[in-house]
Amino acid sequence: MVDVDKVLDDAGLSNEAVRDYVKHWAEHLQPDRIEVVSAADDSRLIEEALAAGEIQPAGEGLYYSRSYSKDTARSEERTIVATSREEDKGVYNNWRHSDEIRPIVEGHMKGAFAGKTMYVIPYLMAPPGSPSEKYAAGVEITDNRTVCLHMIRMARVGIDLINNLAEPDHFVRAVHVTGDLPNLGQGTPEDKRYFVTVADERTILHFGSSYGGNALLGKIAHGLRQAAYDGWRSREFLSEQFMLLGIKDKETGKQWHVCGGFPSASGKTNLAMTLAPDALGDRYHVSFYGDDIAWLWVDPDSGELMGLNPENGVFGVAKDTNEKTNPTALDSIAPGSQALFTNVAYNDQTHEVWWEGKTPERPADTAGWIDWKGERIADRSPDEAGDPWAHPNSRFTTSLANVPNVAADYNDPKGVRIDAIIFGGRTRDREPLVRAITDLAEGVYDGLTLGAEATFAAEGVEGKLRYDPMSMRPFMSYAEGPYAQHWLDIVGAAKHQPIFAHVNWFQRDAGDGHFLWPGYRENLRALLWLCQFKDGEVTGRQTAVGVIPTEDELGMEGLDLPQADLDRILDIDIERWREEMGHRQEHLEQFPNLPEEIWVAHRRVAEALDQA
Ligand code: GTP
Ligand code: SPV
Ligand code: MN
Repeated sequence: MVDVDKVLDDAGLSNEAVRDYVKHWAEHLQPDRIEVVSAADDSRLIEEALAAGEIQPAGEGLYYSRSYSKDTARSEERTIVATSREEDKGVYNNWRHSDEIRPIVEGHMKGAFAGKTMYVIPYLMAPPGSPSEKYAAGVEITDNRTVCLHMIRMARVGIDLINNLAEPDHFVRAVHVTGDLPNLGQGTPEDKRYFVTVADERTILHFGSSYGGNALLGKIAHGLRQAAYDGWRSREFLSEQFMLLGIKDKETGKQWHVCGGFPSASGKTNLAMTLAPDALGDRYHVSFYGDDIAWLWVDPDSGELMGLNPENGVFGVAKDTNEKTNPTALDSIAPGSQALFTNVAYNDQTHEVWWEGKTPERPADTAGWIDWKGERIADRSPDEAGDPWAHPNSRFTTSLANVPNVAADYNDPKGVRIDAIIFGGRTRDREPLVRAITDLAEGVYDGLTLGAEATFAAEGVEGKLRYDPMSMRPFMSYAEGPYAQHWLDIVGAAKHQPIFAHVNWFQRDAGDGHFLWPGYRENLRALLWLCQFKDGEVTGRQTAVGVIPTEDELGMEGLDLPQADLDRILDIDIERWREEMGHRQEHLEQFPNLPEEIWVAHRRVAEALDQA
């Protein structure tokens, strides 16, 4: 048995509540060794992980790792929010009573660290000093060194952050056990995995994965699910799967901050990292605040709606990231950045990495290349030749400080004023490029009825059309009715109301299926129009579902689009929309206690469509 007190004394971990938590779990997990991790340990941990073969070199200061081949995405079915309050049960949160589920997960975890090291990772989700710091502290326990490396990049990690908490006991207890990955029955009726957030105990218990959202517990388990629950119970803030960016007009000096939610793998990272299109780049500068989570609250002094990114890094989709689509991302994972690549293709002779869309063609010479399953490309049979080399959900992990357009004030605990909130997703028809919504309830209604194609970021749902309220479906921690009310309460309390908008970069041609809009950097044009509309500089065209830009207003300089495509994305298909309203009605009827304002907005839109 490890002498826990001695380990914690030597590490300088003095918070008594944290010490008790570590001791409790050391007893339960029975590790051979315990180590407390700070960001300063990164280079040593990298060396150890290289020596142990857990990661491989991928160029100067770059590393590659592969997770088990049945463990490459979040598992929504195995993700559970547990509390002791029946009223927390929602449609999407997979609610279970904590008395029922806790013993089951704890049973799986018992003795699971035998022969292993227990890493203790004290972290903060938020810059120190932020108004939400109280909800930001956590301590992850894990048996996985690669998880430590990811956490150091994705969160602020260090013993000092946890020793001096204003309320020493107020930290999230986040326990991660990798489990015996080849023997967990992933996706079968005997599936042994459990990803549980016991929200009213601020405890996270994840068993059976080493992949991203399942294993880096500061990120979505704490940063989204737990924080959303905390924000609601305290009535203090919202936590959303949102990107957050700033736009500056260098000519007028005007600045806007835009945040918004698109479902997983639907373009948040790409948008937040975007550069202005070349034709507009002299005039506009885009700055990056965050790409996956935003916390929103009303500042008690100024009365303004504020937002910040609680994370410290980017866990971005690799697929289709290249010089043209996202040069910023490539810069942020350049040699020396200490970036990690997960489940991409890897060359164990040249130490290069590759993913679909990195270059137009696959590397011509297959020597040394290994696919995401760990199999040699050169050994592939002819019928496997077309299979992807990288997993579609392969990812890169890098710190915010590496992002070349990171905002100068990204670390400012005060956050930034939010001017616009957008929703979007992969919608192949119906949704125009952008439609602006000026009314709060209608904006919240639009978020609640966000319908899009599911992606490879979760197991087994790719391409399925589904509603994904505010892009929070996989991260909901309480019931949808109170969630909508909390939105109305928080945003409604702000002195200046943000504008809302729905955007869609993914409309397709009904014939050959090509994307009607070039997307990526060009998306800024839609956001610029929105900001100008908010400021009264353009008027747009009122439709039943919001205001959409005219062709003149959109600003097409330097962009040559077929007129037919442009006409389609700047119009709405009334018939298709009328049909949609019936589906929305059914969708919303699932949620008891939905605020009346949301129903009023729904009926208003339906009537406007009837009269259109
Ligand atoms: P999560 O990290 O899973 O929450 O995803 P995300 O919303 O940040 O998505 P991301 O920006 O990583 O994009 C996911 C995929 O969509 C990548 O393969 C991108 O290349 C692609 N994508 C992003 N923006 C656009 C766009 O404007 N048009 C098209 N066609 N594809 C895009
Ligand atoms: C997502 O799936 O939305 C992600 C990646 O951002 S994960 O951390 O796996 O949740
Ligand atoms: Mn995400």
